[in-house]
Amino acid sequence: MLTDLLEPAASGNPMRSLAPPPGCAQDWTIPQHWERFTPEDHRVWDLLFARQQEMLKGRAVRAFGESLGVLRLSRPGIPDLDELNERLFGRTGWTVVSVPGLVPDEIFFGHLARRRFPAGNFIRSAAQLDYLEEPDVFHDVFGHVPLLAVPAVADFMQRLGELGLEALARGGMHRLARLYWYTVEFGLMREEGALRIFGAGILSSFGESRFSLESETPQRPDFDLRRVLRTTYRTDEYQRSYFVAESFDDLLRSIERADLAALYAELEELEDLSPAPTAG
Ligand code: HBI
Ligand code: FE
Repeated sequence: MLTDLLEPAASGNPMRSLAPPPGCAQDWTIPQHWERFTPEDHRVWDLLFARQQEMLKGRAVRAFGESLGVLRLSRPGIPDLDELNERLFGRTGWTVVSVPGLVPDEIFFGHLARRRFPAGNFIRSAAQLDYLEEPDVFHDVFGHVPLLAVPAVADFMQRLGELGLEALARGGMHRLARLYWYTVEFGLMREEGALRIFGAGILSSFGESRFSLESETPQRPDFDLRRVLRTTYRTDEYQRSYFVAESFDDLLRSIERADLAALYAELEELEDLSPAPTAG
């Protein structure tokens, strides 16, 4: 039962109780306390925002720019989630919740399954504009949140949450993580005959926004669920493969039609694929 996984402590299974850090609720959320962000924090947000606005012209999927407007994310400073959530919830029933940093998989996918996106409640320093240990509020709110205003993305993300909880219960988490990685974080899309970015890991990255579309090194295979589930990935360098989806509807259909548990079992017999078979 999904609910058991959502409230592990409630299920009484000591192995599953994921005690949150002090100050966090049972689901690892914390109040945003927007008023505690400093002028320097807001300046870093504005710097990152302006840089990506420029970089993403002609590079991001059209829906991304449209959603920035709809959610009024172009206003200066780190967004106040109470205001942002009023607009986002009205569009697709999603809300953004603040968390101190990375949270356990069960908690993370439990939030997604309930249309809640966990956003890091801190921002990187001006001295570290291009290096992130954990997802901060810019990666999460600028990278992930705008596309949650698109119905097909909203449905896709909630389904990934449910599939994540199922994978945790029955096995296959490492495969589901690849699906999440090669779409939600590093996905590309063919739009009006050109390649465009929709993955948050690229949208929020200055260097990778250019690299993912223009470099000769990476492969850009068409999105294929089996190949994605077999392809490994590195988290500490630019990707060696970027999968290209036809549309968000197509992505949603691909997971709605699949029996992932059967797929996981079938792929156990096959080797993993490297994202860069040609390179050494
Ligand atoms: N926690 N806060 C946070 N943000 C994430 O993106 C995140 C996480 N925990 C787990 C997790 N991501 C991964 O399991 C997925 O990216 C696959
Ligand atoms: Fe992310």
